Amino acid sequence: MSRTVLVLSGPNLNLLGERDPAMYGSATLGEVIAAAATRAAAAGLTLEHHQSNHEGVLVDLIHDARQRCAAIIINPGALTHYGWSLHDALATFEGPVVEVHLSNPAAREPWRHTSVVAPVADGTIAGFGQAGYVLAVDAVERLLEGS
Ligand code: CA2
Repeated sequence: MSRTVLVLSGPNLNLLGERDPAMYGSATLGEVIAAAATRAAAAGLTLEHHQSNHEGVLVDLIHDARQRCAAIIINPGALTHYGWSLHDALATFEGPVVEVHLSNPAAREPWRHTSVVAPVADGTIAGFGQAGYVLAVDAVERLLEGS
């Protein structure tokens, strides 16, 4: 059975660490993923990370993960709130899906309060900054143990 976990980062997350540290922290995306990868390795999991600013690229990556990856961790960025093609693609993935956000969208503008990904995720971790990615790995580990 695969022990590879696909981690997807949506639009603008490549800017982490460069702007808006009050909202998203000062770590770069590479640093966030490296910390999660360290936790994953301790659990015998390998992280495969991709970031894209394009919805269709993320859809293709989800398709490619089918029958290949054990789980998906996704921060869809602003696509969280309107990216229905991500919803549909994730619905075809057979393994656990964990949605993660650095900030807590529920405590922000009303348009961020809806996630179109949440209905096809096993769970959502939001508002814990960089630590949320490590928590997401822990969640995946538990979900895989139970499957
Ligand atoms: O809190 C999160 O992780 C979000 O997914 C981040 C998205 C936002 O649209 C969601 O509502 C919540 C925005 C990602 C943009 O990241 C930036 C990082 C640094 C500077 C500017 C944007």
